[in-house]
Amino acid sequence: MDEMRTKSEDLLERQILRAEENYRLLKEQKVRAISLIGSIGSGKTSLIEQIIDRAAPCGIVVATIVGAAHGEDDVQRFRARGILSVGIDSHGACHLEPKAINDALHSLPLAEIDLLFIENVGCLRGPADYPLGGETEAVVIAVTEGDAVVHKNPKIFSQTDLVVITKVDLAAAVGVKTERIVNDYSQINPHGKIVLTDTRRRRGIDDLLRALEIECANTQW
Ligand SMILES: Nc1nc2c(ncn2[C@@H]2O[C@H](COP(=O)(O)OP(=O)(O)OP(=O)(O)O)[C@@H](O)[C@H]2O)c(=O)[nH]1
Ligand SMILES: [Mg+2]
Repeated sequence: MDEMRTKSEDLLERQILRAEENYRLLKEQKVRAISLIGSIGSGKTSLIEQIIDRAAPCGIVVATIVGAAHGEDDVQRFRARGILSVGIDSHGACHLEPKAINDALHSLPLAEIDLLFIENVGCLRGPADYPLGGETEAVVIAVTEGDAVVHKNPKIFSQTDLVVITKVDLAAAVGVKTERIVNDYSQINPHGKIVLTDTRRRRGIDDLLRALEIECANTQW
């Protein structure tokens, strides 16, 4: 048992060291990295797309690193917007590892990039134990996941900087009260930020840009 615990502690320590290496590299190159985690289909790519649509006209150079269990669908979505995007095959794993992020960082022209989004593999719990080295982490939850999702996963929500509730246009249809999610989060993480979005109607995107402190000269989101 002790040996097993030591092995998992070693593994965690290695992941943290690699994440710190990524953090240092990003800082040196003055790249602001924001990572998004959330269940399959929670709306991660849609949010990043809409941030790109607001940030790119401002001259902010955005790139993405995208994890997927299969295929390059999201990479193609970003490239269709003229964005540099690197895909990482998670080989079936439910999280990305910091070493894979490091490889991806070395394949990007970091000196030219201002803002980097790291979209994790669709999975809520898996990525929580694997820091990647970004400056900010957002957890994305769709109202279709139910209104107890924060309450059922306190560890994840106590350690995140920002929660984005997506698909609020569907809240009534699925009988979910967003107030419950907001209240649960403010109890678990009183200093965390929370933003409600509806990408179908492009609602909440400016709130998200402000929460992420993405700034554009001469434009007030
Ligand atoms: N009604 C509604 N649908 C949304 C919203 N945001 C995303 N969707 C839809 O939800 C589906 C999944 O959205 P994605 O942005 O691809 O989700 P994702 O989290 O990136 O998915 P994976 O990368 O596969 O985990 C798509 O059909 C979107 O059009 C929203 O605010 N409202
Ligand atoms: Mg996606």
